[in-house]
Amino acid sequence: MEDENNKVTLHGMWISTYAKKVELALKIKGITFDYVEEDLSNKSSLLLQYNPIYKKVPVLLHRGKPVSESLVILEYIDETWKNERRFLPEDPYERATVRFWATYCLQMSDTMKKAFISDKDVEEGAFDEFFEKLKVMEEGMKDFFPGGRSIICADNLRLLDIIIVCSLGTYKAAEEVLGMKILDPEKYPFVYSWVNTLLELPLVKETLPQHDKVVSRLEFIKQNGFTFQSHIS
Ligand SMILES: N[C@@H](CCC(=O)N[C@@H](CS)C(=O)NCC(=O)O)C(=O)O
Repeated sequence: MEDENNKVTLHGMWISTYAKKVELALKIKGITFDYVEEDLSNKSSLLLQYNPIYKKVPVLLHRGKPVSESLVILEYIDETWKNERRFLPEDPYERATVRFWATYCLQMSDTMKKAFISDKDVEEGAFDEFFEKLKVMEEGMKDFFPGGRSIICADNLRLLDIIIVCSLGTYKAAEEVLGMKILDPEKYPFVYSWVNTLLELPLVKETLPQHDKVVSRLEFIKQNGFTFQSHIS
């Protein structure tokens, strides 16, 4: 149990892929935390106080101090709770490489979000930029994990595992709503099998939102457009 001085609180939103990354990271490290669900159409005064620059979730509060931006929070967690489950390697060059790909993956995720809420229909290529980035990710990850990524259990999940599975873990719901393939196993076999292996892990299953719930929210977002854009990621 964390004592009061060490108290950890996560401000998130159930369908936010960014907040989910932080939630999964806390669970992997075995950190006890309180969770505050934010209504992004009516942000709490605490969220605005803790993240006055971006006014977004996730925000992690630790010992009364707020940390925002998902990647910054993930690194903060890794550096603060240095237990055997480290998310980043020790070697500076390897760390830099992981950070590079983590940033790339977050950009890819943003591109998918923009394509999803785009007014253009799919034929007009709203997803082209996302698919290009996914292809780069596919090739990059094949080189990064030359022998493949062997995931035995949630204990050995690292930064890129957390980021990829939370970014793409609800891809089946997006495919259902859009009526098109997002994560095509023929085009992106490495990422497809990586994400699906991670999705089998009980800790990942219990962290990611339920398929039907995501489908109905994505349908709602698709119909209601930009006004509700903050509800997608
Ligand atoms: N770069 C931020 C992105 C976070 C983000 O986009 N959060 C969305 C929810 S998924 C949000 O809070 N949106 C509120 C808004 O745009 O007003 C991160 O990595 O944490």
